[in-house]
Amino acid sequence: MIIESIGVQEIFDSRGEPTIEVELNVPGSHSFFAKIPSGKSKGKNEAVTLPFAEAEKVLQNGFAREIEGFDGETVEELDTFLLESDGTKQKERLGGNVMLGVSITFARALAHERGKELWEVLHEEFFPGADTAKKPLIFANLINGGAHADNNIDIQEYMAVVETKGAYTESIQKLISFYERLGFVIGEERDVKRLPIGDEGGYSVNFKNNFAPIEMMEKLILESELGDKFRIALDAAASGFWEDAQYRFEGTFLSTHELIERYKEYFEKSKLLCSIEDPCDEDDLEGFKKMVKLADSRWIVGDDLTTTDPERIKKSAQEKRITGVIIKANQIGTLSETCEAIRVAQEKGIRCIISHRSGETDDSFLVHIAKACGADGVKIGAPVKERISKYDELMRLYP
Ligand code: 2PG
Ligand code: MG
Repeated sequence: MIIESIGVQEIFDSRGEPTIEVELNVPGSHSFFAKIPSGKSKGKNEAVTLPFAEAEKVLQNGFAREIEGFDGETVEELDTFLLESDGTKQKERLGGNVMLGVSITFARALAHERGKELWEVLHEEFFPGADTAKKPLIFANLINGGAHADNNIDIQEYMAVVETKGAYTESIQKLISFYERLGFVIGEERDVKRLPIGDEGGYSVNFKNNFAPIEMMEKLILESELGDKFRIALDAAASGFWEDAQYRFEGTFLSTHELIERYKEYFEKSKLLCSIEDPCDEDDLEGFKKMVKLADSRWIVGDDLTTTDPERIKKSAQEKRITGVIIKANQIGTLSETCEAIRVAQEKGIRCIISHRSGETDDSFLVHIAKACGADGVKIGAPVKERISKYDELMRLYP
C-alpha cells in the first residue's frame, strides 16, 4: 500500500473543542479519514496532542513530503516509520494525534484493499488467536462529576456496566430506557424538567455526597429488575482531586488511607459496585496496591496511571496495582503501540476496556479495536450525541 498524500483538517469534538481529522490518499483516488478524540482529564505521560495549526505546520514543514511514497503492507511497518520520524518520547514532534490519525487511516486503507473491516486487519496482524465473538461489557457513564461536570461531585464518572448475552440491540435498548428513567427520577427529586448534562452525556447535578449517585443507580437498577444484567462502575479520576499529597473529597482533605476507607464503605454498602478506575492519584502507587487487595474480585482499573503504555501496564500488573486497564489509542499515539499495550495486559491477565475520550467524535475505531482483541469492555459514555455512533457500531459488528 503506497501513501500518495496526507492532510489534516480542523473539526470540533462533542465538547465543542477543536480537534483534528486526518486524511490519507492512496493511488486510485481513494481517501481514508480518521477523527481523533481529545481528553480533558489527562494522565501526565500521555502522548502530546498538537493543536490544529501546529499539526498543519508539521505537515507543511516536511512531514507530508517525508511520508509521500511510503510503501508498506502492515500497520506496524507504517507505525515504525512514524516512530522513527518522530524520534521523541512523548511524540512532541509529530503529535500523538497526527500519528494516530495516519496510523488509523493507513489501517483503513489496508482494510479497503483487502475487502475487509478495520477490526479484521487489526485482528489478523496483532491478535490472531483472540475471540472476536466475545461481547465486551458496556461501560456507560450516566452521572458526571469531577472535571467533566459543573457540580459538587468529586468522582468523575458513575457508570452502568451492561452485560450482553444475546443481541446488543436489546441490552442497548434497556440502557437507553434506564438512562431516561434515571433522568426522570433525578429531575423529579429536584423538581426540574431539563437536567444539565456533563461532558460524556451523564447527568451533571449536585448530590448530598459522592456515594449518593451509586445509591440512586443501585436502587433504580434493582427496582427495574435489571440486577442480573446491570452493575455499577466508577472512574474516580483521583488525580483530579489530589492536592499536596492529599485528596480533597467532599470538602475535606483525606489521606490515602482515609480515602480507601471510603471506598471500603462503598463496597460494603453497594452490592453492584464492581469496578473502580483510577481510585488514587497516578503517583500514589501504594494506594493502588492497597485498593487491589481491598477490592477482591472487583476490578481496579488503571487509566491516568497506565496511559496505554505497554511498559507502564506491565509494571503496574507485576506490582499488582491494577486488575484492569483502560486503553485509549490517543494516549499512546499509534495503533501498533495500542495493540501491544493490549497484548501485554492480556498476557498478564489484566482486563482490557477500550475507551472513548471526554471529547468524542463520531469515529468508532475504538469498537473495531475491541472486537479485534476480544476486549472485556468498551467505555463509551451515555447513549447520546457523538457516542451513538459507537452504540451503532457495536450493533453492526456483533449481529
Ligand atoms: C477518562 C476519560 C474518559 P478524559 O478519564 O477515563 O471517560 O476522560 O478523556 O477527559 O481523559
Ligand atoms: Mg479515566
